Amino acid sequence: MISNDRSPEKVILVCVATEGSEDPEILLDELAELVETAGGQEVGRVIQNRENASPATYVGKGKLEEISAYASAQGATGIVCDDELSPSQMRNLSEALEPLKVLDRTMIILDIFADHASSSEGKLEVELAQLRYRAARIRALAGSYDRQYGLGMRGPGEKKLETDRRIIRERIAVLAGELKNVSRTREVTRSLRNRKGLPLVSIVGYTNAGKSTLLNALTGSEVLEEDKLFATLDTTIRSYISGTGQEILFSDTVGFIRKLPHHLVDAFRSTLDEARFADIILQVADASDPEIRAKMRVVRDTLAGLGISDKPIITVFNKCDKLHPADLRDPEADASVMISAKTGEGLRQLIERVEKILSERSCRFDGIIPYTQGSLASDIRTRGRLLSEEYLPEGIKISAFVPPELAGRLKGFETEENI
Ligand SMILES: Nc1nc2c(ncn2[C@@H]2O[C@H](COP(=O)(O)OP(=O)(O)OP(=O)(O)O)[C@@H](O)[C@H]2O)c(=O)[nH]1
Ligand SMILES: [Mg+2]
Repeated sequence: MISNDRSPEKVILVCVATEGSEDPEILLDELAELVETAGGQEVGRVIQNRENASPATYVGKGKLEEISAYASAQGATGIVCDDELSPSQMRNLSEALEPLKVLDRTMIILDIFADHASSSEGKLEVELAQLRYRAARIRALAGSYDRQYGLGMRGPGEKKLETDRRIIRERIAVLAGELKNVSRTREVTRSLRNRKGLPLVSIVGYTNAGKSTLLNALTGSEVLEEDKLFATLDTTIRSYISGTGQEILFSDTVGFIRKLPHHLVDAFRSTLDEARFADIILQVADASDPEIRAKMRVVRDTLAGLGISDKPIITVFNKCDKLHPADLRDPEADASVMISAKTGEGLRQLIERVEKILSERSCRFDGIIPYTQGSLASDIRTRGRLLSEEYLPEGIKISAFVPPELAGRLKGFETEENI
């Protein structure tokens, strides 16, 4: 952890630009923002155009001397590479650039998560991701362990980092077990909520798009909203009562980013999973951001990677108080709305959209699903809204609201009075 009496660590940002990759300056602007959020400071950047990153040293061998000289001229104590380094890249770079500290994008993101995690589940998730990342890089990181502070070295709650491979493995097993228990508690909460039959709308989007601000504006809650990356790491669910008296649940969760470390995605799966139980996804995008299209793509790809692609999506173009973009549309979404979570503009239209989609999805089903059709019952639980279920000798008696497509597949299982 960087304490206040230490000036921010100065680092050189390094990026290998390959044919067809995004503009490296834009990628490094984002990396600079991440570094700053983590408590460091960019003092220069090196971009190398190459066909591919070198498997041995990330940048080409010839570039290493230039980086060394540039770093000492700029007074930098380390470098941060824009991609996740393999264990051998990290080891080779550390040796070649000694005494510079070698960091990568993943370590910086893990640092920020470690700093911002507040719930016990969030802390477990971050520590698990960190240990898994480090377990493979013990030797490469050995030098940095001499300095138990600073960028890339932050543990949740300022824990001292473990360096012994055996202890790390044991700790990973313990944490994974603890997380399973926490996830089980969440399953219970989830099924209770389903039983109440309330619709759930999940707010997702790139970090800093305004998700928490939107949740707060809609439900009058007070989730931390801040102009910083990954302000929110936990899932918050709040209830909203519409003008027609319908209660709708909205959830706000961790934001996405390009190249989200896969260890984090794995560790945060239960947090991110919340969206899998949603009736509608609200994809919030910052309309004033020139990078909006690329960021929306990242969010869609991340959702698809999590197996969430069959939900109705409303694209919410936020921050329209900052500028009024003439024609923002999202052809891939079921609907799109322009809003300002800050001024409240467009919120009414957004709610109308949500209610319309919810009513379209609401086919009532009352029936008995035979035990041989277990997958239908689980489809009802995940894709519909369970009102009640009861285990009878002949099958599971279920009442639920389901989307029309599922209602079609449930034909023949309805109880008499329902036909
Ligand atoms: N001008 C303007 N600023 C907004 C609007 N909505 C959010 N913001 C600002 O954008 C910044 C990020 O907002 P958050 O709600 O924290 O964003 P988030 O998507 O929850 O971000 P993370 O939790 O970090 O992923 C804050 O400084 C908000 O005040 C808006 O409609 N207009
Ligand atoms: Mg937030």
